[in-house]
Amino acid sequence: MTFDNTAKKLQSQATVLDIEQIRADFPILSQQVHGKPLVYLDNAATTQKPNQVIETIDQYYRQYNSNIHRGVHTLSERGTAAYEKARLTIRDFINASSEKEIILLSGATEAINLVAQSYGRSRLSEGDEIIISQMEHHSNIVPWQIVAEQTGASLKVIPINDAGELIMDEYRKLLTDKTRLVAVGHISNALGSINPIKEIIDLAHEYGALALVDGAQAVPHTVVDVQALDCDFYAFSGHKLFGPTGTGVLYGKQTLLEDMPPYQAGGDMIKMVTFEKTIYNDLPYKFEAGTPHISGVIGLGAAIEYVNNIGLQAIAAYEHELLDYATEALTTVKGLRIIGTAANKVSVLSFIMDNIHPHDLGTILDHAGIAIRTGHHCAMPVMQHFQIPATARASMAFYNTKQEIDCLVQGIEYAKKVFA
Ligand code: C6P
Repeated sequence: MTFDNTAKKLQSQATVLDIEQIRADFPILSQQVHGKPLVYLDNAATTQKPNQVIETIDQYYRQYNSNIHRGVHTLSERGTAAYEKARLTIRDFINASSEKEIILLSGATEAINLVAQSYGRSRLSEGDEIIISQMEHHSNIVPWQIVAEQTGASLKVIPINDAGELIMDEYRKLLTDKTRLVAVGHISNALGSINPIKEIIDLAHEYGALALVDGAQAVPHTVVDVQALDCDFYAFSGHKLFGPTGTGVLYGKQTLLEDMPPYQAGGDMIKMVTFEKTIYNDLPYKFEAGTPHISGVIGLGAAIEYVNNIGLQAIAAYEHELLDYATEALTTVKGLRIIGTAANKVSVLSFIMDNIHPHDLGTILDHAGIAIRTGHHCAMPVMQHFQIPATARASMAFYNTKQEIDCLVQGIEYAKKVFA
């Protein structure tokens, strides 16, 4: 499907979701935990998988398990066709102009490391500057620290304000003619803040720098169009998008990827090998060494088709309703402070409680069947800004309901009594 068609489809689907029917697609949601109906509010960590994804993977292993791009036999041809079809689905999902720009990897983490080690290591040198932000996930901090150490480049950090928003004026001040790369998250996992990503990319380009977007938390919640954004790289994980763990995508502009050296070496990424010389394969295979996560990628294709069928605009509208409801409900809880109050947010709510450590709260909620995440969320600099060790985080997907948010509030009130 072309992007134009996809966009039209999304517009026509911006209607009310049938949550009961949607929940029926997710078998895991109907179970009990500690004798209570499961309330799954840890979607920023990983999302649950619909039957359509589970059955697609089951079918692969039952009917055509094989290695791809190698065999001439029927199973291998079926596997290759399904794998490459998934790549096209991913291409259309983010509106890349070519499937050559879609590198299939193990997750957002690997995608960012690929750019740091392939592009960064070969192109950066002493005096060059990389800009990241204070709200990054560690996956978009540590790869740049490593490459800075390897090349002599230095790292600059865009600060955040107390609402959990990037201070754009500070970003403008950090940009110089030495800036080579800006690597910023589209949406914060710890705060839910939606960053002005288009503006960030455009400003980077004004200074001749490349822009990498960590979209791990964005693709499940919002339409992403890499051509409209004009980003140079866009990274995301399949498991946060209702697909299998161990899958992820790096989008990169074809001209950049063509010029970059391979990141890993092995089977499939070569055209010809002799002991004197190796000729690398064409894109995207140059960056896909070894047997990939075949069933996972095929499952990710099914997950994206599932999301497309519901429609990301309808998902975003419903999740926004949930966010408003949950924000209001949590605001009524005495002794609770929401961490991350950006004007533009997705359905992620981080909070702390007077006199209750987030881990204790998480344990009590678990006993009520409620799954949230507690800790630093792999975003320690965010915690350092707010001078807290950790938060409790409830993150919602389109299968969550207002009743589940009511359960969360009841669970928190119960925890307060326990710690009174
Ligand atoms: N955040 C969370 O609970 P991987 O592990 O490669 O699939 O994704 C890493 C990653 C990168 N960027 C952002 C913004 C993320 O949120 C994550 C994963 C999970 O918030 C696990 S720490």
